[in-house]
Amino acid sequence: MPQNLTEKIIAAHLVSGEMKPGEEIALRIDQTLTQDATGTMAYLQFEAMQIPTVKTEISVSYVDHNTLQTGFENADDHLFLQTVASKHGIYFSRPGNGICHQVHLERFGKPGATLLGSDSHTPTGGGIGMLAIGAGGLDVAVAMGGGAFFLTMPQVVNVHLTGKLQPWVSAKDVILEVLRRLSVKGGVGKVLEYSGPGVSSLSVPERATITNMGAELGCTTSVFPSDAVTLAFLTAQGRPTDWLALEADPGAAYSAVLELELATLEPMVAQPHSPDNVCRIKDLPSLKVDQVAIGSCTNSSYTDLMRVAAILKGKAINANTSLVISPGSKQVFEMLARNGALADLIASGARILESACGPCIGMGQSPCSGAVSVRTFNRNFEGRSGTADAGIYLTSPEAAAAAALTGYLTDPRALAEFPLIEQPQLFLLDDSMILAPSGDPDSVEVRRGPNIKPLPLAQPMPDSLALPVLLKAGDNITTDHIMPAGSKILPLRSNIPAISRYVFNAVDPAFAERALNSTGGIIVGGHNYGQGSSREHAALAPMYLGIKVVLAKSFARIHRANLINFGILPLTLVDEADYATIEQGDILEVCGLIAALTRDKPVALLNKTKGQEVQAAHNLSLRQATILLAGGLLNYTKQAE
Ligand code: MIC
Ligand code: SF4
Repeated sequence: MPQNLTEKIIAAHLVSGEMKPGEEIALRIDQTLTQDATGTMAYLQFEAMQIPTVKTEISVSYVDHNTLQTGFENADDHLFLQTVASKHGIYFSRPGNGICHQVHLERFGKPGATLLGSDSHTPTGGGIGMLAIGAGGLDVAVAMGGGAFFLTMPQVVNVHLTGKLQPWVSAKDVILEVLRRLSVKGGVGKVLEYSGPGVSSLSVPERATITNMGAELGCTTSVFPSDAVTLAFLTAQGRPTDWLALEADPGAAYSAVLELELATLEPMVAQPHSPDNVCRIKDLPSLKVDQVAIGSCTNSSYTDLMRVAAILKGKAINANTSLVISPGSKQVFEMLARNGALADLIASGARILESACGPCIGMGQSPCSGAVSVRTFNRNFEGRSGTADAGIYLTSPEAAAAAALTGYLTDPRALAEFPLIEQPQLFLLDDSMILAPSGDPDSVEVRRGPNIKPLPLAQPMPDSLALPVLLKAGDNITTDHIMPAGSKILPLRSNIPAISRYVFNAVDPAFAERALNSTGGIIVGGHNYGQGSSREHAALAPMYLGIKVVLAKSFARIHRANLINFGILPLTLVDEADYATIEQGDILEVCGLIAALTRDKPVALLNKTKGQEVQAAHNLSLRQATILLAGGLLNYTKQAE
């Protein structure tokens, strides 16, 4: 049977299960990555497993999110991460070395390998032909310990690329067009596999921009073949021996095919407040821009920033527009500094930040009240920039540079000649900011500052419960709604009691207090509940506040897995019309939960306030049901010992 590329990589890593879409499968994981905002928890969980050294081929711990050190907390976390990595066989990418996904692509990514990362944009690695999947920190900790990663066998959708991008149209416009067509929940349960004659015209960083933002479609991952372009990139990174040719077999089957003719694409923009709210820039009325931000794991590669520098060279940015740039990695930053492009950026009026996530996660550079901010990032969720009433527009770096010059959202084709930027024959290779683990782990003392608080554990799931609905939310609730980020809250990522006070803060500031004053509760949600980031704090902190059940129309993949890992039962409404009958404050009662979960039966909830019964499905495998009944994955693992 001919296999597609996704099936080939899965088959080569299959530990258990059948490769039938919808079935639970388990995969062997070759590489892991963590970042600091999710990593502290992941390593506390890894320590709790008492395994001395990671069992993966390579595990890397990056510091890129919490780099604004306005108090001791982030620096304490960095020190914990550095020492815990050194002790347990993990490479440590120091703060300043760059954004995890960009650096991983440059220095570690390997075609055909599996990568599990505690960040939803881990699929960036699909640009180099890896099966790269985002997950909660606990799943990554288990993988570091040599455990398999469980997931639902996805459907594989083929995105068939033909033609070649026109000047001023870029990889970002490709993925924005896919988002326009499929929406933020169009990828749930799917892998997007790119193929066709158009593939060879895209460089690895361009492919990575496309797979990166597959996360916004909700898909399990996205993947490109590994070809001569991949070899050229790996050679320029000094790693030609990591290359492997990989593509789908001729005649391989897909669950659906999406045709995309690259030459027909035009510069696109995602308008506030959703990455799928996409149209052509030229179709929007004139829009004055207050801020432009260039960077993030989507668009901060060498070519991206070189093109921006070429556009801005010898010109000054608009007097009413602020421009801020964060290079994706030290490699990119240093190359721009050495070849003079950095001077062109500075001369134009750009404000240069360190190589990190920065404004993408609200770590500084919040725009002014009511601002229009044009960003090359991947998420434009309401409030994520740190300014509640700002509107974020997502574009390519070319369009962002055009906006910085004109002060208005501008189709970059209005600019002069398109600057051609070649990928260098050899990137600047210097791994001195990546620390190898200690050769003498016993001598390493793990440093734990006062911000590192022990992990709370969930209680086992009772057989029956009667709890109030503490919040009723709408469709497409993001993990940024559930557990906000930003410079004030992010430093509390390793302190669950403190961070839990901010759960649903922007949606309903009284939520945390209400939950603490109740002896448990239920959250009701609409479609695609928990989309966006992989942060398990969006499950851990509600668990700490006593949430036992989330009842929704549908869930995003990573968040649903995180809920199970932390002992919160995700239930899906069988009849969506029941959503309208439930209100905040209603008491929902469930009896016979153990039998329903272990025997794959629907769960009946009695709305005691309304006197109505509501049917819900749990769709849990027996393994997941057992994890939930034990009170989460850590309790389950302890019981199994
Ligand atoms: C994000 O882009 O939202 C983040 C911050 O990178 C998250 C991880 C986190 O919340 O720590 C993600 O995408 O998973
Ligand atoms: Fe960092 Fe933004 Fe990428 Fe998340 S999306 S990893 S915050 S750059």
